[in-house]
Amino acid sequence: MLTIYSDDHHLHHGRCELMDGQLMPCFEMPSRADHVLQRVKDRELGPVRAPHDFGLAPLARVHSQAYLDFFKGAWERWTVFGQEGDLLPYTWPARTLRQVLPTSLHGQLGYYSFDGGAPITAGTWQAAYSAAQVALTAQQAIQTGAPAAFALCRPPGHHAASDLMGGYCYLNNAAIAAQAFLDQGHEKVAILDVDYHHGNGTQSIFYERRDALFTSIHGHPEAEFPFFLGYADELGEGAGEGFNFNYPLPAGSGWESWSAALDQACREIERYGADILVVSLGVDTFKDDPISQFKLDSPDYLAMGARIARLGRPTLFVMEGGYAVEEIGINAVNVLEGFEEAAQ
Ligand code: OKP
Ligand code: ZN
Repeated sequence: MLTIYSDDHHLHHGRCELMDGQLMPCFEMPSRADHVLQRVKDRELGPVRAPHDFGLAPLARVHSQAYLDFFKGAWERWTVFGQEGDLLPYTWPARTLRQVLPTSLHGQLGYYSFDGGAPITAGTWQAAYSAAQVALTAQQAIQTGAPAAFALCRPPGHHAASDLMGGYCYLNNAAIAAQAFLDQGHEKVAILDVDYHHGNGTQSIFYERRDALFTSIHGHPEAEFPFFLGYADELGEGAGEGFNFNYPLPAGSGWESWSAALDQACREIERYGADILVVSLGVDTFKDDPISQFKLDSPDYLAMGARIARLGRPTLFVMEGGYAVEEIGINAVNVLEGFEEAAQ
């Protein structure tokens, strides 16, 4: 399988995140992607290529222009304050407050984010921009005939909405690729989000549309980030009603219950009649993940890939989460190898 990868992800390295009342080093760190790349090479999964540059237009099909402009220019505005630390939001327009765009940098950052988990550093825009190009390049490979491809994106994207960053995410790589498929003639794209966390950004982007089916298996939002989306009764709205399926599972869930949910999601994807599949591939469902509560083991990821292959669709894998840094490569590449084995 072809892998698309850019070294630019190293340009994004947030310092700290707030965790259990303490500032902790960011779990979303550059070594994550390095480990995945190393495993791709060790296992000789296939060629590794750098992304092409498709520019901003395909990003603007998913994100608002105002959001892109803000994100692109935020670090430069921050340096005017003589700051060296990461740029982090601290006030959000929650209930009782107005959805107005202030002029202040911090006001605007609150407006364009939903949590304090997405630090902006000097290289964050470039890293996120390149990650989106990685997804688009892998998308193009499938568009031109590859049966599958792996977009080794970092930072991840599935929490990013049209005009919101959060949960380590800035640009929604999977949604940008899915939209590119639609713009290039496909009519039905299915998104399968297997990351431990609900892909609230992706869901919201396609919530009122039926040209994309969103399915997600994740820690129950009653107990898990992002808390405020990802419940089973979110089925889509308007034209999108019946085209959104969430499978929230309790803490401690292992392969038995997880794979039963995967079967259900796969059945919906078949019923939908998707012509393309985009997989938001997070491996933070792993038993030793430091921020997650599922119990999948490394061999389970082979079975996951095999089940996805049985859908028989051209499949774009987009890297999302996974924070057990030593095992992230093994687990992510297991999904890809399980897929290839079963697809033959
Ligand atoms: C991103 B992805 C608090 C822990 C939770 C947000 C988790 C984001 C996960 N510091 N923070 O879906 O893997
Ligand atoms: Zn996650």
